[in-house]
Amino acid sequence: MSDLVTYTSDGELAVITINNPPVNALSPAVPEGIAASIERANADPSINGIVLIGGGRTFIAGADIKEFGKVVAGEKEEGSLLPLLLALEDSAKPVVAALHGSAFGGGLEIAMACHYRVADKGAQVGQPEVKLGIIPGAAGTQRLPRLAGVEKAVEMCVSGAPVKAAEALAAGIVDQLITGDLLAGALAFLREKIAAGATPPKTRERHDKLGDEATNAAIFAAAREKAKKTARGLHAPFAAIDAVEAATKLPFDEGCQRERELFRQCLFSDQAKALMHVFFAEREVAKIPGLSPEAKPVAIQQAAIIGAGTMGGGIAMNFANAGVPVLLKETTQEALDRGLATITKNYANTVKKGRLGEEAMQQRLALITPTLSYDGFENADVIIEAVFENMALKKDIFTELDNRAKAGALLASNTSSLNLDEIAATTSRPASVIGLHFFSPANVMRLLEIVRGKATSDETIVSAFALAKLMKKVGVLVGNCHGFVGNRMFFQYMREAYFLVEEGAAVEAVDKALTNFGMAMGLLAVDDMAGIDVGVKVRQENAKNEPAGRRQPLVADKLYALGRYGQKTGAGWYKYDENRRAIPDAEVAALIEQTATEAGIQRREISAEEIVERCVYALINEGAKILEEGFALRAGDIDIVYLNGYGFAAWRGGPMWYADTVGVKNVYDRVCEFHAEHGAWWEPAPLLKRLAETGGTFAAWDKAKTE
Ligand code: T1G
Repeated sequence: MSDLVTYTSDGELAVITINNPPVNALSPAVPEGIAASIERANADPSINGIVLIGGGRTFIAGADIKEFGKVVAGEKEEGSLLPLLLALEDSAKPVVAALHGSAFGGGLEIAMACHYRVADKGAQVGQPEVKLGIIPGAAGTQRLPRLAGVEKAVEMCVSGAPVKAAEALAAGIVDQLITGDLLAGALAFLREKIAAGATPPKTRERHDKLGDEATNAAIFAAAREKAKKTARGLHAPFAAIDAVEAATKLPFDEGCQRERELFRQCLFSDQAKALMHVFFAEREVAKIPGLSPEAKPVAIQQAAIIGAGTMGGGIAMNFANAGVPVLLKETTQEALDRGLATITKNYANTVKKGRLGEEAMQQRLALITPTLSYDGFENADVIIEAVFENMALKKDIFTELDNRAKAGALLASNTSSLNLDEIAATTSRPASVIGLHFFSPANVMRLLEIVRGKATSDETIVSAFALAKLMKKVGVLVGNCHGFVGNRMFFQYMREAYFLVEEGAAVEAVDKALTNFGMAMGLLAVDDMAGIDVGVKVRQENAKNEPAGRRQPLVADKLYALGRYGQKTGAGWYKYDENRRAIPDAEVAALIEQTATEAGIQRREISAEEIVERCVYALINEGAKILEEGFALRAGDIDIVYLNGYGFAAWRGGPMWYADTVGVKNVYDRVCEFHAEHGAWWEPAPLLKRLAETGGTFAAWDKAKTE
């Protein structure tokens, strides 16, 4: 018996406990340990029934995702859980799965092969495989409809969303909720079943919930229609529907075979590799090598923000949402009122959508205290400056904070482009100064760039990561270069879109190429949303740091001069109707043509493929420079920045993962062609060159760094 699975007994009942922290994943030896325990219980005449339970904080949370990487890489054969599932289901003695924490993926599939399932009230069940680009591969799509019905099974397998215990009980996935000690409850439940002489039900033999053909056809058609909208570009959700459909049309064993075919098609796909990369990269970002193990986070009981504009107001909502009281300071009552009105409107919208109760909204609003003074700032554990991008003003604020803030308080700037070290140097405590770069809308976007200054202490960094977790954001540590990581890459990315429209690509063609690639929005639509006026100011600021003589975009400045700032003025790259729907504008097309002619730019047909290459490879090339210069810890961190802050498609893995998928050498060769054709902006990054020449990948580069 492996110590990953222990076998004990409670009188006439066997208890099988899985102990594979942190989440009882089905790592090698766990399925074998369970099977051996089932066999042992069935061979023991003194045993009448079996409870299967997870040790630690959860039941089995699924297959060990790390193992899939080895299977996909051909390093090991993919094991099958099917024999174990049959051993459970065909056990002569009744088996009860006792669920707590997250019974996900293979964990739920194992539970469904048991005869009964009881759950702690706080438990959740789910088949989240689609989030990894795969589908349930251990008969989950075959047993779930037999327990919960076809519609529920399709919903769970396509969305991957967790289902709370009470809902699982109502759906028929769970037989009883347990209050108090889960094991005691499971043992009592099993004794009742045995005493009642109940025949242990085999899920695979249950057909009463598989519905009828006509009803099911409507369910599958609706699910496919919905997936076309919500899962644009993804394969797994459609494969999940096919697999559940097979459960309604084929005998169980054939249905399992069909599921297996579909599972393996997904498992070896680029999308699954990318999404599994994202799963681990998103957890890796919080691991900062070299930090002192003694560094402990500051407890955040009180916060304070300077600036109640779009960003300051959004940041205040993050604290209120986390239950942390927050002071929100402005310089005039009018600005303060405007800020509070925006916050209230945002909450009211959420209430209207049914995602927040009225009372919860009031509780959160009550946590935000507007103020025109610094009174109370001395009690704050974290103070965030979120005023407009003016260095002199920020320095004044940090000087004031330095005089007022208590020792150990985090002093953060939300600056998106100014030099954090310069800000920190105005204080007597640069070790406590850090950048917390939120992304607009700050109460929605998950990304938080945590900007490390030269003097920033380990305590300040771990405190910033703890704050990110408290706010349910993804914190990524970035260095203090101009634009940090996300925007520094974005400047290159946006520049290429500007050049492409000057060289002949229609505005809507650039955006369509990028959305077809998987981006949430096209770049010119993004420009219209963020404001062309904002872009002009940023480019003017950037020009101070850029080598002279480089080709600069021409059209955006002309749109700015015409007062076409984008959505906010009803017209920018596009014109907008009363519902803010973007409409291609012939005036802009004419302006572009005229500008290109005046600049002597030879216009031409430009393929969607080139549009994607010019924009995405610009990201990759800049990302490689950032890695080499040490302003990002890992290529995976850059991917997480782009997935959570810039709408890059998760099923592409992020720009650096995408470079590995395309082939680093292919990207490098194309960058060299662009360099020859378009000049200095395309100077190949040395790291990109090195990886191309040595057959390296960004993933391997990351791995080498962490070994
Ligand atoms: N495999 C390997 N490692 C895993 C893992 C898994 N399934 N789940 C979590 N971890 C690691 C994670 O990387 C982190 O490691 C630590 O555990 C804590 O995770 C056969 C084919 C269960 C809700 O998709 O949803 O079953 O960073 O930070 O916030 O048909 O983990 O500490 O080194 O997320 O408390 C299906 C994925 C697999 C579940 C807990 N199952 N996991 O959340 O902790 S495919 C899943 C989660 C499958 C079957 C199919 C969450 C959680 P480290 P954490 P958490």
